[in-house]
Amino acid sequence: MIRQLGLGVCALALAIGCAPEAEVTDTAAAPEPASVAMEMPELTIYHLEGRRSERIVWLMEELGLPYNLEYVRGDLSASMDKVRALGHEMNMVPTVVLGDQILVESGAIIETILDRYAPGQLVPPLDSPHYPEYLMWMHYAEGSLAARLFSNYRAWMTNPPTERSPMVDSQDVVQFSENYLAENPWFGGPEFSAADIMMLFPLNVATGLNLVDETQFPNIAAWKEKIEARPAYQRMLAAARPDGMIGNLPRVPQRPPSERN
Ligand SMILES: N[C@@H](CCC(=O)N[C@@H](CS)C(=O)NCC(=O)O)C(=O)O
Repeated sequence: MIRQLGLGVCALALAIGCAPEAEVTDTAAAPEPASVAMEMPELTIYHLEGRRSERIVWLMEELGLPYNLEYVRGDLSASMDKVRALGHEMNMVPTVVLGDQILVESGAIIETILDRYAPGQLVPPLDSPHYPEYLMWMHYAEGSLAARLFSNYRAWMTNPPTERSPMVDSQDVVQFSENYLAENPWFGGPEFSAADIMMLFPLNVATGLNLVDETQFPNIAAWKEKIEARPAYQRMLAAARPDGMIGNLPRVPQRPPSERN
């Protein structure tokens, strides 16, 4: 399936001058981040239904920026073949082709798109107290949350633990997210941001695979309802998950919360 959305983008290129070596001093500042949008080359998102590549589709829908979407509807394996056909060393989704570059890693793709083509959007202002929290959730989503969840999932599916681990586990990483939402409406603070886009997939994994009991996390449940009401999220679903979830992993067996890992 290929989908082309046709909105134009601002065509201002960012020129970063290179100072001659002799003029570089200790006080030389790093280049200012872009404050105007660069011209966006063609973006193609390689996608698997219901997987992390939805983040990039959702981001582009939130921003109203154009993209092509590549996947085979209803066939995860054939969609992965499209990724492999790119010849990139790391076969996973999202993979995007941005101009003449092939990129992986959803958080880095999102930050590249925002910094270059949508500066100031879906990110708290740099000098706001919410900015460090926003960035923390951007990275927490994969670095701690998804990593812990999938590690616990593998353990439960291969060698089920008999007691709860003393190490940070699924319950802990989800509880931290729940506690933040008790004080803040979104993962970037008062406004919806790209951190919410990053956090949805692992929080769906946590409850969808029964790694945690969703009834214990009412703030996360309320946040998911707000997400689902967003028109851009609904447009993402229509484009990227037209038949609902497919190829679900098996859920871990039901067990008392005290045994959860
Ligand atoms: N940290 C990466 C994870 C990417 C990833 O593992 N994607 C999964 C789908 S959600 C994948 O491609 N799985 C295919 C495989 O592992 O063979 C990111 O955020 O982009």
